[in-house]
Amino acid sequence: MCATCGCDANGTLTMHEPGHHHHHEHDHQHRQKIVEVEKDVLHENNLLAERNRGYFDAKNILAMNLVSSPGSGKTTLLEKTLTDLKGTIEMAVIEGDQQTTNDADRIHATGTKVVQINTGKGCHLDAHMVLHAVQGMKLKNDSVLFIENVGNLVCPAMFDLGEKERVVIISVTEGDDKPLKYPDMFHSSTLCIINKIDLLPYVPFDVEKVRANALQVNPQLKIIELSCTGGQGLTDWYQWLQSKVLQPETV
Ligand SMILES: Nc1nc2c(ncn2[C@@H]2O[C@H](COP(=O)(O)OP(=O)(O)O)[C@@H](O)[C@H]2O)c(=O)[nH]1
Ligand SMILES: [Mg+2]
Repeated sequence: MCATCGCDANGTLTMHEPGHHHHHEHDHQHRQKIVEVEKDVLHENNLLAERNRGYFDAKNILAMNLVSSPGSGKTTLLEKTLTDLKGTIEMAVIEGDQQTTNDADRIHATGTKVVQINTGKGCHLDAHMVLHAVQGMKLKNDSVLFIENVGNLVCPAMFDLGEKERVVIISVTEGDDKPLKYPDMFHSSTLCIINKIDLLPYVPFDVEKVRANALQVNPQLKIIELSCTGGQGLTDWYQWLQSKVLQPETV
């Protein structure tokens, strides 16, 4: 069980033994009683997420939760986006990390309003943290709020922050099997960005395979390939973003 979020960890154990032509599958479904604390934590989080969502809706703020493994390029994508779209959309950022203000400093350098949340031992942002951050931010109506979550493909999937869109980023150095290994994150996201495509000539990463794996988990998932540093595909991301900002139902 994750010490911080109490995520339920009923394990299934598959054993591959060397020297045997078959493998034994030990399906250890030790059904741990789901701890009441975990239910309470998620229930309270969901209530606060709805409160955040109501606030965002009332002000027509497009809140986006960016999730990925550490190092996939969340902050780099934000730096590019905030710089390239400056003056066309009003944007602000909440940064989540266990320690340091490194990412907030990078965002601040683009001239964008930013708040850093340090989660300490925490492996994810939750709706309560976002509520507090937002209360001090004086966000503008008709704006975009990017929330960079703690780098982790597991626990942030469970915690609704009140966002409208969840964007999962996977970079080509991470392996094309990640959607199958971490299905909750890909299932709960609306957009998948495949980043660092400039590195494709150097790594064994099959773009078609990752697309198929992601769509197997979530057939509705929109997928955009890009390179934050090389610039390829960034306009696809900007167009997607603009289309969400202009959606009439958010007005
Ligand atoms: N080659 C390459 N490197 C990238 C790209 N995007 C980000 N990076 C690098 O990946 C590293 C991690 O990026 P960062 O944005 O801090 O990732 P985060 O932990 O998800 O916020 C940095 O060294 C970036 O310069 C890309 O498109 N191509
Ligand atoms: Mg970052």
